[in-house]
Amino acid sequence: LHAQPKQLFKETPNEKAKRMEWWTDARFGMFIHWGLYAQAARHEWVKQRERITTENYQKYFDHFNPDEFDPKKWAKEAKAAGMKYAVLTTKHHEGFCLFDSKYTDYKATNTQAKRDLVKEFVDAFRAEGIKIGFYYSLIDWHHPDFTIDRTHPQRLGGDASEADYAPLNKGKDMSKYRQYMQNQIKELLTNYGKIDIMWLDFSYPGKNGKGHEDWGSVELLKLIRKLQPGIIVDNRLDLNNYSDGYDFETPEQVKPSELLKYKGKYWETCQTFSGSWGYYRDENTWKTHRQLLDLLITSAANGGNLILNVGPTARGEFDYRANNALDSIGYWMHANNKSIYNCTYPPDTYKLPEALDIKQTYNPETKKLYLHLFTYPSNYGKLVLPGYADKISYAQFLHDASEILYKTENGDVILELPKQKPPYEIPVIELFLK
Ligand code: H79
Repeated sequence: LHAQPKQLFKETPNEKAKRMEWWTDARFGMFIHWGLYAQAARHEWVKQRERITTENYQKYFDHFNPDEFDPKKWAKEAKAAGMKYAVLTTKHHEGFCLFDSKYTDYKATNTQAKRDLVKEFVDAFRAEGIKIGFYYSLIDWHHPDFTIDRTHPQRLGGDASEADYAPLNKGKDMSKYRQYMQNQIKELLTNYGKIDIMWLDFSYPGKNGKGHEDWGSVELLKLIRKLQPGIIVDNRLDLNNYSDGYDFETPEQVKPSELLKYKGKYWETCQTFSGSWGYYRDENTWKTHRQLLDLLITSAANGGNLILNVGPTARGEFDYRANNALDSIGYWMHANNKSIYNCTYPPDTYKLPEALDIKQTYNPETKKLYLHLFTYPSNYGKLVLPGYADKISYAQFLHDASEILYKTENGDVILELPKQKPPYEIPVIELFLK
């Protein structure tokens, strides 16, 4: 007898595919990590990493004054980069709420910002036609009932037992924290119109950890789906035992080569520019334009999405490095986005030799095949596509629709590329399939 996977909702795979359609078509989104930690400017986990007490962390609340916050600018920058959805940290692990919650005083409206920053984000991005996602942290280092565990600033050493934590957690009541999360998620999914994505972060079941029972994950997910029936939810509630306990997988900060194994699933890789999610002034590990394009292309080429993070400064702006990176992606996307949107991996019959260093995407509706040239051919501009003679009817560059002449020989196609590489880090050939 096969054990049936447990199911929470009555949705068929086809119905799910329909619900997910805009998201799989979109392929590219913006993550925004913004909170009090932007002022520390040394990682969004700074409170935990440096074991800062809530009392000492208070200086960031007192000094929070984002005088350059203008989400209309953010939205324009996201749109120009080709991003179709955006997910904002309504609350990160530090517990600070960017929205005007009835259930806490630890919120933007009580700082010098004096406004509901989530509301302004939603209005600005919606006005640009960008879909709206809310990140909400399950971890909360500020709430008095959130029990101290291995993620917490007051955590004990790695070999501490559950019993060692018990005295620290005397008087804390996770059921009250569960209620708090329900209340806030209800606010977020009631007060801001249609919300397209819910991004919860994260479970770490096991010793000194927290899992679905600690969060009340089943109730939370039911509430989310009830309030926003079309919403798309990530996989970090620790509900892997259900066939429908989540909508998509979330490989975090992995290399392009690690994305191949997700083919055939719904997935989104979340990535940073420089390693941290919150604004980090002194981080010198910024990815190159090529690395960022690689992540975007490799995602589409394996049937997944890329959500690329910006950590705005404490003043509420994208810093120059983030803007430069977004501009370069926008330059490439403006010319080449047809190889990303609505695309996925091609059928096996179009497989090409590894040595060509080409990543392929495929649009099943238009029957176009896209070749991303990670290495531009140096052999007098000739590119041989083995066994392609009967497969294609026309070839052009994607960026300018300029014809690429070709010959067929022994079943192969030989493309005649210009010797001069087009002005894109990774040029794209568009093949019209027979
Ligand atoms: O919000 C961003 C990050 O702050 C958050 N997710 C993205 C989207 C994130 N940070 N780290 N992680 C997710 C994974 C962290 C795992 C660890 Fe641990 C934290 C390893 C050690 C501390 C939890 C506690 C898992 C093991 C011990």
